[in-house]
Amino acid sequence: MGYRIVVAGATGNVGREMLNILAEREFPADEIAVVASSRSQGLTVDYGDTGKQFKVQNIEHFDWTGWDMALFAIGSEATAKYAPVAAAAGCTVIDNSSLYRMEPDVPLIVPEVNPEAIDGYKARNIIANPNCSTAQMVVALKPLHDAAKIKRVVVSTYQSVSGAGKQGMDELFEQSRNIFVGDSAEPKKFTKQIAFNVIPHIDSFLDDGSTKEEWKMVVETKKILDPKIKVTATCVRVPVFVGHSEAINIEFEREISAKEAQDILREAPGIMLYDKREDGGYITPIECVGEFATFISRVREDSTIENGLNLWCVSDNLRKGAALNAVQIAELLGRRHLKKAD
Ligand code: 11C
Repeated sequence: MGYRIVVAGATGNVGREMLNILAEREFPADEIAVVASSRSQGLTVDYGDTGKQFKVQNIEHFDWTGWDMALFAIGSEATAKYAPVAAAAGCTVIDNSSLYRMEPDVPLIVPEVNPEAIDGYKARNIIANPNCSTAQMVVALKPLHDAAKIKRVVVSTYQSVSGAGKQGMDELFEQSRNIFVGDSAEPKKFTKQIAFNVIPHIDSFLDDGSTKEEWKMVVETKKILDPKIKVTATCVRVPVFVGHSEAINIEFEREISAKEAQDILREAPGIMLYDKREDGGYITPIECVGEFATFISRVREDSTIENGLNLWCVSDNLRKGAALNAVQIAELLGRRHLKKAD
């Protein structure tokens, strides 16, 4: 006996990946419903490469009663409207938007990092999925924090355009093509030209001059991993379609050598260490696309601070940063709380 599971927003980048990953991981589903706004009603979506397809139902008229869980990838506004309805009907919502992440009675979960925190989900029947740039970073930090206690993190991100949805991907593609044929490269989705450029601005500006994306990395890391860790971030959009990269500088309480860190990371859940200190001996975003792992390379000591390390972290932002983490939460919820008889 398996679960009855809903995927909300299955026609977007993340929703499609949710279906791919449910299929790839052979999630024990007895029934899957796919819902989206009325614009997508009647479209069909693939269940990975199983050959199965689902017809998209209108979320407005969907009856959530009797469904075990729903993976939401519909943005904050629609989530505010539908998540409380689904949750009240007994369907546990696993939400990819930023709406509930910092609510104290909603667990914010990365299964490799804080699986036990999921036990608090019953307060609202909602579980939050973190921002993509946070998810991959905390997977990398967790085993090192356990070993040597992290005091401070300085992170610079190199985030792909798929983080900004299909419009972001289309803009990179069209601008690149237009520039080659001598047409205009006017920005629409992004604030400046993204093709052949980088933009040090993701999400809106806050009063202190940082951006909301940078703020999310700070507060979400504290909530998921440890409130005592200090984080400062600079988030940058780069002309890459899929895969976020991060240069992370870490200051620890006790000494930890690069070799010790490599040995720890090699064994850590969710991580693939690829660190050869030779030409090409590191992972770039193109190589992480479609993968489950968070890849770590370039682990080295930082002699400019006491107990410092640098590393390079790359992951598929639509997978570990969104859809994969949501499916892992669904698996965790099943194992810990919604056991079905075999
Ligand atoms: C980006 N990280 O790359 C964003 C996308 O809070 O879930 C995800 C935003 C979020 O633009």
